[in-house]
Amino acid sequence: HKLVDLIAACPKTELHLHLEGSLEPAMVFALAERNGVILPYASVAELQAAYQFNNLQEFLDVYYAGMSVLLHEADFYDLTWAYLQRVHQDGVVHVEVFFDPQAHLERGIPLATQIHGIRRALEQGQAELGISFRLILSFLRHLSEESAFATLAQAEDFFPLIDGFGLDSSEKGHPPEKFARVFARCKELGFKITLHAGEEGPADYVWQALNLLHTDRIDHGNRSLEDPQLIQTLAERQMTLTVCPLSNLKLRVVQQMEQHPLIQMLDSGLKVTINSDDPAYFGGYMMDNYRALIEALPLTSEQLHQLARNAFTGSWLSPEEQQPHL
Ligand code: ES4
Ligand code: ZN
Repeated sequence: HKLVDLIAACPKTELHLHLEGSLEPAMVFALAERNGVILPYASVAELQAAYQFNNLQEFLDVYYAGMSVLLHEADFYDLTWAYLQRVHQDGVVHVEVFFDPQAHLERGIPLATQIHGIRRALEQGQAELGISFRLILSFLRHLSEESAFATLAQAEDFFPLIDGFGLDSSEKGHPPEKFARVFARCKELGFKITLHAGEEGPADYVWQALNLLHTDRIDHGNRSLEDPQLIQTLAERQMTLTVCPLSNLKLRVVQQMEQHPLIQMLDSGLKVTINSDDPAYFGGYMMDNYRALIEALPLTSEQLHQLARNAFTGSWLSPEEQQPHL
């Protein structure tokens, strides 16, 4: 398809990517072997067969089980390096990636092990692949405010290695307001913040993310479309939404790609970007997401370029750093 070639050749940035969600089944097995971890799956095929989800929670259960093979600095390095090599092929030149430290701290993996492994790969990606990066520490919203504050305290030694903070995991019943004080502190410390909101949770959670937590980006935001006033506010503020089409399909946020509201979002003036979320679990990386959209929706070349440009202007690169990509 001509439009696929067009967007493939276009420099792209990814703003919504969970590193642990880029853990491919083959690497789960390789790391299990290397680390002597016993898996409840006999083969790669058996593991892949478990990748059928009816909702966010069913996915998260498999996602947290999968990352149990990540034990050593080298594991976090290998994970991150594999992701960077993969998206380099897709024409991705800048990434802003999440990691979930609490999921590893709970298993006894020190923050230093996690961050040093991830950063070593990110710096190698910058040097050898020309991929610039930001690293985002994401709090798990199903855990307590106290746990988030304790994690923030532990992260203090690594503040120079972190660019911002995020909020992910089970959304329903865990509104942004639960973490208002945590993110106020993050902002006070001078960090950017970005919050998952309106994926499964209601439009009200997006309002909270905006007005209570003063978020710098909204991750997903699909359910904003249920509230015309919210659409208008997001459009007026040119708030970046990091939309994840294959994720939306796999987690049944949309029933078919043909029904994805991406074009409606663009037509409403929303600043939308395309991202892969958890590519190892949801069926593909950056270009797989664009390809699926192009096949299902009547997108124009102008809209595709707009999507790619939105990700750069919505990124945490300085205007000077964004300039060469625009
Ligand atoms: C996630 Cl798709 C999604 N939603 C919420 N939290 C997550 N963590 C990893 N992927
Ligand atoms: Zn996500």
